[in-house]
Amino acid sequence: MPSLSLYSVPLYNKHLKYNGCFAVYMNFEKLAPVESSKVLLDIAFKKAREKEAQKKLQGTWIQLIKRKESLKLDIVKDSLVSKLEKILSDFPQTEVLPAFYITLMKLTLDFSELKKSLGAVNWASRRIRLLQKDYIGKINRSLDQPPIRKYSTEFYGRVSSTLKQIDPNLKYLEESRRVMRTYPDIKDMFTVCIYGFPNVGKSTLLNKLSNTKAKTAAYAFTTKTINAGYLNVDGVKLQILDLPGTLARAEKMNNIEMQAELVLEELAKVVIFVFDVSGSSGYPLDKQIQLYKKVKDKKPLVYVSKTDLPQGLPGKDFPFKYLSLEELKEELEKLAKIAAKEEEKEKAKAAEEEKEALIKDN
Ligand SMILES: Nc1nc2c(ncn2[C@@H]2O[C@H](COP(=O)(O)OP(=O)(O)OP(=O)(O)O)[C@@H](O)[C@H]2O)c(=O)[nH]1
Ligand SMILES: [Mg+2]
Repeated sequence: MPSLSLYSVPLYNKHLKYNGCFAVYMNFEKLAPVESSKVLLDIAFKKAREKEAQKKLQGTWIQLIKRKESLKLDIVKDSLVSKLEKILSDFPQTEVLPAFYITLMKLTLDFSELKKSLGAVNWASRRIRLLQKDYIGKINRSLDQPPIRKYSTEFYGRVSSTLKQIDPNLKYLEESRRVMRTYPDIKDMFTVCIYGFPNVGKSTLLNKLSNTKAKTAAYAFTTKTINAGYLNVDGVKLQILDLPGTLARAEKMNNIEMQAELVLEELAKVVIFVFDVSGSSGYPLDKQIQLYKKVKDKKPLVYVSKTDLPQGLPGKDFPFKYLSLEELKEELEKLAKIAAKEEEKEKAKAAEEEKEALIKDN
């Protein structure tokens, strides 16, 4: 079986630099659902009613009324502000997100609408705090029951209208969350992408290369998200991403296909192109070669799956050098080690430069 020489080391110049926040902000799956303004208000008012019933207050009748109303205002404010602030802290801060995720957001969401919506939530949270302070002051300065009741009602009305005003923003955040939940959980490490037509055996290969159990099935488009597997070779970590089968139809790519394309473009240090020449995938070889040409600049490592099937071995006219599973593993290990060494060198160089700059400054 032909083997690849190091002349074709497919290491790309594009070294994406991520800051230390990478791991922290990637888990989009854990984003909690964003409730509508109606649900948020219902929860807040229900809490206020319940607490009011529980709490025993003391004092003169006017003090009692003031304390009761103030308590309700506090509870409504606390409930709403904590929910709104949870949204703000849960959603990734775009300023610190790695560039890859920003691009992904821009591709799959209305990015400025997302930022605007987060801004609106922040505005509502601050406004509710201010309203609460303002109305507590008004209640405390009141000398009679009717104005106290009036102020409470006014507070609830203004809080409700504040929340209703941001309802479209809350809806948009929930819509964004549903999209963001499908984002791949990608780690900042040497990344290998498995690419090819649907049903050719990409997920099966991922499972063979790493200890993952990605779903495989005898039909196309089994993989609907980006599967990841990890390998640890003598302390060098490798991330292998199994991209959903693509038909490379740029004009009608769905959300997941777009993500796969972006991962391939931005993150793949090595691409493994899987060919199935057995015919069992349903895609003829010439179509598969066309797709290969799309990524040929990335100098993919070629793997032929299903060679155990009667028609599975490539004939003499197969135009590529291809690797067996063992050779593929060896090649990946070799490339990952080279990349790790390069990274070490870069780090040492950066540290040296920093040291020199410090000496110069002094
Ligand atoms: N005999 C044989 N069958 C294989 C081999 N590799 C994959 N298959 C079968 O081919 C079918 C498709 O395999 P998958 O790994 O799901 O293919 P995929 O490329 O991930 O498919 P999508 O996720 O739909 O793009 C499954 O039924 C596998 O069991 C192989 O080396 N030999
Ligand atoms: Mg698959």
